[in-house]
Amino acid sequence: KMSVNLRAVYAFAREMYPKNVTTDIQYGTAGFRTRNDKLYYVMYRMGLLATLRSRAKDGQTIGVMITASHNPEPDNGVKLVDPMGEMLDQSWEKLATNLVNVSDMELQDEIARIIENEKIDIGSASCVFVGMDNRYHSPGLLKAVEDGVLTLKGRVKSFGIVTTPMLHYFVVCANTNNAYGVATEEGYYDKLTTSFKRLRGTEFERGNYKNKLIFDGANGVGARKMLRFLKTMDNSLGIEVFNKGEGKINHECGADYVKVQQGCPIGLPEIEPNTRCCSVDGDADRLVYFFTDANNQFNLLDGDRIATLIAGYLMDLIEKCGVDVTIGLVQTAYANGASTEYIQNVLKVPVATTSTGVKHLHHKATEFDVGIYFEANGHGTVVFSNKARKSIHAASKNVGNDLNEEQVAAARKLLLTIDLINETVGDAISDMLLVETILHTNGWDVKDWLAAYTDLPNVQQKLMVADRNVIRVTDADRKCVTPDGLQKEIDLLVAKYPKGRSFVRPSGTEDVVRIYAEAATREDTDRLASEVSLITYRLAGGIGREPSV
Ligand code: G16
Repeated sequence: KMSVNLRAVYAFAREMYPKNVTTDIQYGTAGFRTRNDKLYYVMYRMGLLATLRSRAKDGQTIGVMITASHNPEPDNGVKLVDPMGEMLDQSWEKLATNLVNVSDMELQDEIARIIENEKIDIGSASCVFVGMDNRYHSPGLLKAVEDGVLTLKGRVKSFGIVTTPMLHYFVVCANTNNAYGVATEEGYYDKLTTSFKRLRGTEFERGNYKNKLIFDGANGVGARKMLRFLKTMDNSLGIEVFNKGEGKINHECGADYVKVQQGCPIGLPEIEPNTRCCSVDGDADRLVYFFTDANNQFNLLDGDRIATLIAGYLMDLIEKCGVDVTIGLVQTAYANGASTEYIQNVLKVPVATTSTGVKHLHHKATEFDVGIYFEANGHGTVVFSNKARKSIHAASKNVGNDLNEEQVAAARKLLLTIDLINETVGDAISDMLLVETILHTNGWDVKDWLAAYTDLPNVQQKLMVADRNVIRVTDADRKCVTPDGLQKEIDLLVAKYPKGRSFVRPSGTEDVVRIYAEAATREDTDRLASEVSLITYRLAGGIGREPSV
């Protein structure tokens, strides 16, 4: 057994990674996220924590991803990945927040406390996988995580520049003895391209579906990986990659920009009307589609659209093969009201709403045999229960010999689809391959896809306040509890507009308050958003210029 001397914890902190900020930070929607220069001590401490987490989980591999995802270039952050690819358990989020906010002097005692409370055998084996996005400050921050692991004599393996979902995938592979796939980049490409090519067959175009896709890589790691991917695709998908890294990450491009601005990213060439385009975000865990039509009108196909497209496809296959499984769809308050109505009334699938953050949606989705979850911003995937997996597998083998050919074929197609999906977390590349598969199967172009339902006009705004924590929310982000009176005012404003809906909540990734509004017309929507913005500014300590109505 190893002997681990906790004195090194303080020595390393003092010499290499001193805590250089006095304000507390919190484990937010997706880990710690702030300006890169305020993160070195955080990363060192997360290296310590990930090693403890691994030992608390009998030596299973834990993931640490260094990325600020959709945030601007100067920001960075860290996301921790639990053994089965989930986001770090919420009880440990609290430990993480405490650990990050103690002084250097208190650090050793805090570590000792976690070891005692969590009954960790500090001399036992451990393993931490680390990956990073392509921001220029990521390598330095990665080194800090590695040093944290080494301080506690843990084992660390760095994968270098990878997408967030790739790291989740590697962690799950390692913890399932490679049953989920092989824990290498090649293993990842191989798993996805094999199932994609088999689903696509030899006929690359079908009906209205054309084999051409414009890919906006947000100047992030998704662009690089997509270029690598293409080499394994044998032209089965005609992709042209833009925003490959020549500009700033997420700057006027990428999934968040396209979704929030409801407009095209920069850096795309002149393209024919109705050409399919997609954008991923800085760490390639979000995906949205869009196109410009013949009237030069921009059209967005966001996470809600992707979710409904997938739901229709899976329901069809499940019905065809006749397995008895439950299907459910999980959204957040940001889901367009029209999508929720469509899912409930047309698809007739139950919808659950959770707070923002894939960690909440993922958890809820596991309550169904087939749980589809997507945030409107394009972050999501599908999870299958063991029961679903087993019955689909049995149907594909025609156990009992009571199924007809069509049923068996549908089950086989479902199995390939499961292989194409990265169930560990939302994965822009895997989601894109799935969307392409479905459009190809249906023989659809973007206009066919858009025709399913009509989005209500909607808008998202950001508001600066002195302290965003003065706003506390409940009911899956849909109601504010504080500051006093704010919710009552919002209710009064919303009631003025047909199909009006609006809510405010503090962001867990940026130092802003987010305001969402939708209504029957564009004019009403914008008006509602400005009015809610103004009242929030007044009651929640807005800073800067008062929003105009
Ligand atoms: C992260 C989370 C998402 C969330 C988004 C925005 O995405 O993983 O679930 O929707 O932040 O969160 P908030 O509104 O609290 O700022 P990403 O892609 O930035 O990691």
